Amino acid sequence: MYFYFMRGLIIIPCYNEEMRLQQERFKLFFEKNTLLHFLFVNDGSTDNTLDVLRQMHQAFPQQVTVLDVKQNGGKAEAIRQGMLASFDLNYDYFAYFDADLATPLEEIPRLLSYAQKEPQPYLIMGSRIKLLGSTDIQRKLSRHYIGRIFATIVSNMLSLPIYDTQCGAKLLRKEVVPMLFDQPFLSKWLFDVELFFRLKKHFNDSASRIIEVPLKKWEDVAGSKISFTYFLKAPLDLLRIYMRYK
Ligand SMILES: Nc1nc2c(ncn2[C@@H]2O[C@H](COP(=O)(O)OP(=O)(O)O)[C@@H](O)[C@H]2O)c(=O)[nH]1
Ligand SMILES: [Mg+2]
Repeated sequence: MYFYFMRGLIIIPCYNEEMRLQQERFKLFFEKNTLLHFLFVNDGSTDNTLDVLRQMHQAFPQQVTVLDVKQNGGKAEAIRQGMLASFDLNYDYFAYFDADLATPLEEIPRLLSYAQKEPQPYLIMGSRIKLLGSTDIQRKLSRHYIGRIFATIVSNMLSLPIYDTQCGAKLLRKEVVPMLFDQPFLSKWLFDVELFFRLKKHFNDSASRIIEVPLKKWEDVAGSKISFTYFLKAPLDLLRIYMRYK
């Protein structure tokens, strides 16, 4: 049991997630965590994702809101639309999480419990680190290696000792959200990297206000929508980001 006194909104981007959305897991979590609210962003799905999301809203109208974006814009833009629609609401932290629950929902309260640290963190981020006896991280070997090389390069570019830049579980403090999400992102999948650059550029004390927390559990869920060819394009995206923000 973790104690947190922060109000949190969790944004879940959903693109064709009808088959992957584990409604039961979500519902059990809603029942136990009534202080947390969820904004599901349907990103122009062509399957029945919207119906599934509406059912969840009907079952938990206080905790679940659905934003229907008609045209598919990609993960980064869907999260951005969710943030723009909600950042003047009364929450302390705005988070985003993957719909496939690769990071289990139970990590949210644990991550939020770090919000009480001083100075209060702008960004609390989950990190996939295999630690014997204390974490359970199941990643495909190829994704692990690509991810390690990528994150090491990004960490050096940023001059920040971040271990896992790409984990899909991040919580952002209210005051940084308008600046971070004001402008569209250059990259659909590497927008986390842009977030770090934006944070660093606009807040002098950002290095001391980002906390990376090793996740207790993370698993690769089948049905990823990132194509293998994207991994070949990623270095180019990274270079574009570097040139824009350096
Ligand atoms: N909005 C939007 N979200 C997407 C798109 N593709 C994937 N997502 C969401 O991004 C999250 C992670 O996607 P996933 O395919 O599991 O990627 P991976 O686990 O990083 O390989 C999920 O919540 C998806 O629904 C897309 O084109 N648009
Ligand atoms: Mg996934």
